[in-house]
Amino acid sequence: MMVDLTKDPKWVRRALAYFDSVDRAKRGVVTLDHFIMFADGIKERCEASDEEISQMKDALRIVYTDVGFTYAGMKREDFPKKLNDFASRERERKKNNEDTFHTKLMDANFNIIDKNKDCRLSLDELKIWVTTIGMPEDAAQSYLLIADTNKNGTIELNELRDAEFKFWFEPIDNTFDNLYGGYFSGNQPRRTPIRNLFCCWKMC
Ligand SMILES: [Ca+2]
Repeated sequence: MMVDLTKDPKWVRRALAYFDSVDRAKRGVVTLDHFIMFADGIKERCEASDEEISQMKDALRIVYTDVGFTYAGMKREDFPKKLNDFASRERERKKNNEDTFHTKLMDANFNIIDKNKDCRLSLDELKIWVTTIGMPEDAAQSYLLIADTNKNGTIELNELRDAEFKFWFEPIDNTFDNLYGGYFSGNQPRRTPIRNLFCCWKMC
């Protein structure tokens, strides 16, 4: 059966909350550049190498181009349907045991967050990450609590991939609501908007 995530108002609120966090200028339009330049913004704060940033940019370009973003931009009202369509394609790729586009992006993310290169994300590494993207430090604890499914106290690559995939691309599972400390849950009323998510972006 074809899943249409846009039939769930909570999922739509979640998608729009994400769009709004990127659209800092509140213009109702986000361009492909917004996403790609994000990689430049985090380079210094995450002490990422040029190669890591290059991989991140490639992954961002692939994912958000497939979602439907262009250099001219996408309108806010179009985003939920576009994200839903992308989610359908991703679930299909996953079902066929193909690499999802999202996997490439998660791998790039993981490499950058995993500063000491031990192939797992500690609470301290997660704290650096969440504050880099403008969230309060306690969002890291929430993330770890939910994404650490084997309960070993760290997040491995498969756990990051799974949590993010479920959160954005599958019908809502309420047990994941607090993944980002409640931000992006889609519940009403929304928590105070993230003040400076993607604050390092030079555009906007
Ligand atoms: Ca784990």
